[in-house]
Amino acid sequence: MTDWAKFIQAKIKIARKGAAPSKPNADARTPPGQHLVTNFPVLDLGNRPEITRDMWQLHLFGLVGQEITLDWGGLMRLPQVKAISDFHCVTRWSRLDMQWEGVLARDVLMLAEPRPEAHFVTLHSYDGYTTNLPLTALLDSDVLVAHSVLGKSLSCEHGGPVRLVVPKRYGWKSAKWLKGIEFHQEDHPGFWEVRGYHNDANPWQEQRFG
Ligand SMILES: Nc1nc2c(c(=O)[nH]1)N[C@H]1C(S)=C(S)[C@@H](COP(=O)(O)O)O[C@H]1N2
Ligand SMILES: [Mo]
Repeated sequence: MTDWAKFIQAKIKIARKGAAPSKPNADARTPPGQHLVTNFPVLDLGNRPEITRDMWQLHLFGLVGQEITLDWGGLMRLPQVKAISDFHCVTRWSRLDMQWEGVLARDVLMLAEPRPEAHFVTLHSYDGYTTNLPLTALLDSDVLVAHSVLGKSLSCEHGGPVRLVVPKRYGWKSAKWLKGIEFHQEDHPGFWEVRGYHNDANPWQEQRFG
C-alpha cells in the first residue's frame, strides 16, 4: 500500500472506532467520545497549497442566479464579524472557545442568489478536497468564511488565507483553502463522505462513520 492509501485507511479506522456510542462527557460542552485539547492540531491530506491573498478567489457557481467570483478585496468589503465556537474533530479532539473572524457564510452565499431548487452545496478547496452540506447548514450565525483565528490571520496549515468554519459539524466539513461553493439540487458526497464518513457529521450524535 502507498503511504497515501495507508493514511486514508488509518483515518477511516479512527472514525469506525466510534461505531459503539461513547458515554456522555461530564463536561456538557464536550461531545461524547471527544477529549479537550488546548493546542490546535493540523489535519488535512498533507498537501498544503500556498495561496496568497492576491491569488485567492472564491467562485460561487451551479444553481445560482448570479455566478460570482469574490477576491480578497471583495471579502474585506463585506461586513466583518467575530464568532466564538467550539471545534470538534472526528479524530477525537475538541478545542473550546475558538475565536474566528471573517464574513458570515450566509452573506457570501446570498451574493450569488441561490435558486429555490438549490438545496445542497459542495465546498471546493485548493488542495482538491471537497465536502458537502445542506445549504441550510451554512445559514447559521456561527458559520464563517474565516480569514483569522485567535486574533491572527489564518496560517497556511490551518487553511489560510480563507477557510470555512462549521462549528456544529465535525471538522472535516470545515473546508480549508476554500476556493468554490457549488450549489446543487441533489446532495453530492465529498472526499471523506464517499470514503465512508457520515454524511451529516453531528458530533453530539457521534455521526462519525456511515
Ligand atoms: N481543504 C481541506 N480542508 C480540510 C481538510 C483537508 O484535508 N483539506 N481536512 C479537514 C479535517 S479532517 C479537519 S479535522 C479540519 C482540521 O482543521 P485544522 O487543520 O485547522 O485543525 O480541516 C478539514 N478541512
Ligand atoms: Mo478531521
